Amino acid sequence: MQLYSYFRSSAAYRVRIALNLKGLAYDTTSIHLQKEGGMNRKPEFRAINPHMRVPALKLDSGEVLIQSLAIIDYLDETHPRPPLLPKDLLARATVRAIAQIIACDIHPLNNTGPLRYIKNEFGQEQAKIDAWYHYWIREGFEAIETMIRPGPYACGAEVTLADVCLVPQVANARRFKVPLERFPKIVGVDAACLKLPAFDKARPENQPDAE
Ligand SMILES: N[C@@H](CCC(=O)N[C@@H](CS)C(=O)NCC(=O)O)C(=O)O
Repeated sequence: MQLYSYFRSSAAYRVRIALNLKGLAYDTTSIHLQKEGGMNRKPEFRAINPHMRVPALKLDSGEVLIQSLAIIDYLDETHPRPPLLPKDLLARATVRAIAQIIACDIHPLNNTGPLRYIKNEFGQEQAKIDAWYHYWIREGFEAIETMIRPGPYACGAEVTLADVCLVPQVANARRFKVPLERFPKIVGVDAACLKLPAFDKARPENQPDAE
């Protein structure tokens, strides 16, 4: 399999973790999101992902999957061990809710495209953009902090999709210097996950295109 990735992309980070948890081998094709106005905007990459974003996963059959949560669902359905969702239906809903707070409510507002847009189109200075960035992480993390169950992982003793989404979002928070003292449970889950090789191997600094 071929993963179109960028070391700093937290959406690609989610897929890297899932691939590693499932023990699936893959090659990385780096799509630099800054160089030359974004290599993701070149026609060669648009032919792979019409939405021009990473991650995209090319399967051995040649089919290409896009959208991190759709890719992770596909991997979980085609390679059920270890499962990324608990059996209990209520627990599954909580796992999905944490994943969606991150993937649907925090990340889209703090993604590179929207940040670029508010800077260039609305002329916002960097301090305002940083405040915006911090605000949406804080707002989402406040909710997630109350949802975390006795661990060591976000939803108990097993790693789930919630952890797969949470660890990359914590990495983004740290990169943008969001204070995390108010979120001891989130910080604890992050530390527990990063002890696992599947998470450690997926870290931005451990990617072939890391700068
Ligand atoms: N909802 C998408 C988000 C994908 C996404 O927006 N990726 C960012 C990097 S984290 C990207 O490729 N941005 C392109 C750009 O900045 O132009 C997913 O979960 O895969």
